[in-house]
Amino acid sequence: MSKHTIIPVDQHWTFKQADKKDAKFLPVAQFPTNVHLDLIANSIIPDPFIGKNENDIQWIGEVPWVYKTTFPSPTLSTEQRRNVTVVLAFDGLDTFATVVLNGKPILKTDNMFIPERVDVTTHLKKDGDNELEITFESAYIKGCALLEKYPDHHWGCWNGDSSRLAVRKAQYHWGWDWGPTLMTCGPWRPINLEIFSSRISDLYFTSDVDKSLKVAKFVAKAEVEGDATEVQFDISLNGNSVASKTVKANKGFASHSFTLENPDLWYPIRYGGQPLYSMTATLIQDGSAISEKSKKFGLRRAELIQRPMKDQPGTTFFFQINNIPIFCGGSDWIPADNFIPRITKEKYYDWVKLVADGNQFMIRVWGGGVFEEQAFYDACDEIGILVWQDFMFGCGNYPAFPEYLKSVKIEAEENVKLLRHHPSIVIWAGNNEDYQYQESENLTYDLEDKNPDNWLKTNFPARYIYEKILADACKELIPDTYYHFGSPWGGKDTRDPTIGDIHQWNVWHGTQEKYQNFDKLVGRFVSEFGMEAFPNIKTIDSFLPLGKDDPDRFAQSSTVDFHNKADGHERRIALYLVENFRYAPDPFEQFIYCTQLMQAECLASAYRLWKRQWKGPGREYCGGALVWQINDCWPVTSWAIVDFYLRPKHAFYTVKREMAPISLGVTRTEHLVPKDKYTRAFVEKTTKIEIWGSNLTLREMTADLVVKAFDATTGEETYSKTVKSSFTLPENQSTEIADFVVPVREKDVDEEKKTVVAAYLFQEGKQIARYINWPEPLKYVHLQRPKRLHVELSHDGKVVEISAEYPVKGLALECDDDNISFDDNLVDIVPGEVVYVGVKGAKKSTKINTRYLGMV
Ligand code: BMA
Repeated sequence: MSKHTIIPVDQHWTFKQADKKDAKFLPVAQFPTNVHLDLIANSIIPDPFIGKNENDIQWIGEVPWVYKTTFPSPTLSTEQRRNVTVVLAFDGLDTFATVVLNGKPILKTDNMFIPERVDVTTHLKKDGDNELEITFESAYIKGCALLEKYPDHHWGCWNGDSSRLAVRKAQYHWGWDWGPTLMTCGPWRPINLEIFSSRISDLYFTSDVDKSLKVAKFVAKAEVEGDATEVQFDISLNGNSVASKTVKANKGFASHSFTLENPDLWYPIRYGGQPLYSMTATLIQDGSAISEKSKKFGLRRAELIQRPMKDQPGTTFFFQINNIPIFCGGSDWIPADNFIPRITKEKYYDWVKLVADGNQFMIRVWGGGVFEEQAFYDACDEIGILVWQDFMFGCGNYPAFPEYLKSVKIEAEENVKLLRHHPSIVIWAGNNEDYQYQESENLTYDLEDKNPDNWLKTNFPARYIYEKILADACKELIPDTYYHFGSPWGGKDTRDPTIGDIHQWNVWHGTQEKYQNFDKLVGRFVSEFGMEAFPNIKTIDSFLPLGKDDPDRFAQSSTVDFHNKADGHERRIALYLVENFRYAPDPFEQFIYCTQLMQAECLASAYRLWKRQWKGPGREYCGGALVWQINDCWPVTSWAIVDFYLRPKHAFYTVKREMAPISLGVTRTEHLVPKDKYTRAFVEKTTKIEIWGSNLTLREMTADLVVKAFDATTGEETYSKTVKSSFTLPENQSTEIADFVVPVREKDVDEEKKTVVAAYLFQEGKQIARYINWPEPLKYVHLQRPKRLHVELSHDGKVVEISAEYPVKGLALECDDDNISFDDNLVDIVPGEVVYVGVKGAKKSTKINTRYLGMV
């Protein structure tokens, strides 16, 4: 009998290029690690994120690399030597690795997502050091060879190149439309030496919170390796014991069903707390604890509601947690770095915290990246952010040769097992846009054919992966969690707005619609939509080789262009700018601002117009919107609303305002009524506004609506009225409040085109929401430069006070100091109103700069 011991093998690692005779082993940068990090640390390559260095270091991905270390054998008594097993556990090797221990090959891998365990009991030296060597072959070259080996497969993809489809490695390593091509390799996750006679090899559970929310059935399960059989389950909450039970394992499996009365339920942020219970399984032999595993879990009832609605076709698609329907505003997540081993736990927490601070409820872990680190999901559990988890396939026609399917099955099972205890994960999806790729290439997909074996014979064989292998794995391992074949999926095809989720890319990609028309582009759940914007100037300075003094420090420079990987990005950014704003590429800072204003307006209108369709019980026409994308993996111009250095773009704040507990929406439309059938000249024109309120709280409220109007060119207030009093905004839905013509002093002189409409919600005299509606496109408005723009930081440095004598569009607060953050930004100002913005980290002396549309 021996206590289960885990010893990290993380010391003395060295590496070198494997096919270079005279290469010397050099120290690694950290552990776990990858080859780029190690080459950077040894000054062999420059920082790949700077300038165009990416181009010069492509060779790294086409040569083999070797990693080596030594570690001592565990000291064991003769008795122990007879009883124990010693295992080398590799949590992740990227990707084609051959592992040699003391000169003997012990493992070959081809999937970076699969953790491996090798029994090395007989391979270890009795005394002294063991030598562990891992050689990584080029995943790119290996992928190319697989393409040639299976020439009959209809290879093809968007982003990267087809060799990625054959290799089970993070797909974005091949380059994406927001990321560089950096083919990493190396031991990217920890390696441990484990010594045990018996151990708890897995600990998991199923839970069922009753509809009444009063009781939860909780089945704890443990798998045991070795011959010990006594397993003690302990459940605790905040250090207090909740339940405990000791059971006997049978054939390596122990389980006990607990009934937890009045469970403390886990909620998404803003809907309740995030209590996390601890569950520990202790393996006992001869009265001693020899192995232990603990996991935190949350009890919640999570459902995806897909049912018919009143007055609209199709079915809903919304999440309901503990019986509360949630309008899921959130975003899509890509890996937060090209070099994942250097992402700290703190950074994951900072990201998730930022998502929560942005009033968002959900993150979708997109299928072209990785099954994220535990720290990421821990942060989501603790902070209360729901997770939509994709399996790791994206934008292509994946193969299905037998070894591949075998690997995918293990990968799916292992990763579901690693993540299934997280209460934040409420849905798994088979892939990202692979069904869209199938549609675009006209690959065979017969919905009526339910025989999986037939799918393998088609030119879209990966259907077998999404609808059989992954579906089976989920059914077996996480029967309580909804599994969706892909994102998007549902209805007659992936663009069907009435069933399932959609990716709405007809703004930016596709037909390049105006973002003002987002209302027509709604779906039951929009799991992707987006618009690009330049990142903060400080972020651009970080990648320009000469920083602020770089001759390429301008909007259209070749280095700045290089840091945008999207097809046609110059034209598309220009298109949306030119349609909406008076703008110029210089000064650069103002140009960056304009792109961010454009993105902010675009994304906020999607949120606003789609949330309007969250109309309460039986009318949940749209159940959520996830913006593509929250983050970046390097400093780049992309769709991200927060850049690589966690600097929010202005869209972060406009989205945050839209997802506030209470918000107001206003639209303006022109209506033309000809006097008779033939006239073109005698046409009556009215400009109507519609106003609605979105109450995402769980309490009905009574409010008053005040509307004001201003002349944008003179600043004069032309209208002010309480248009509706003491009306009800029912809980958890959007409600239409009023519609009327834009108030003007004189009719038929196009006064509407310079009239800014401000709508305010008041509750017991207190302003609880505001929204400023502008004539569009904004480029036609004669915006004024205020002479009395008052922007003042309070004495305690906690609030900025803003006012002006003219309407000001998109007033941005800027500060050189990154430690200072604003609670809100890019606010619209109207005369006679003081807007207060909360600040963190500032002193009275802090210098705050401003910028607005039309300033230069
Ligand atoms: C969607 C995503 C990504 C891509 C983005 C922008 O299709 O799934 O593949 O980066 O659009 O083009």
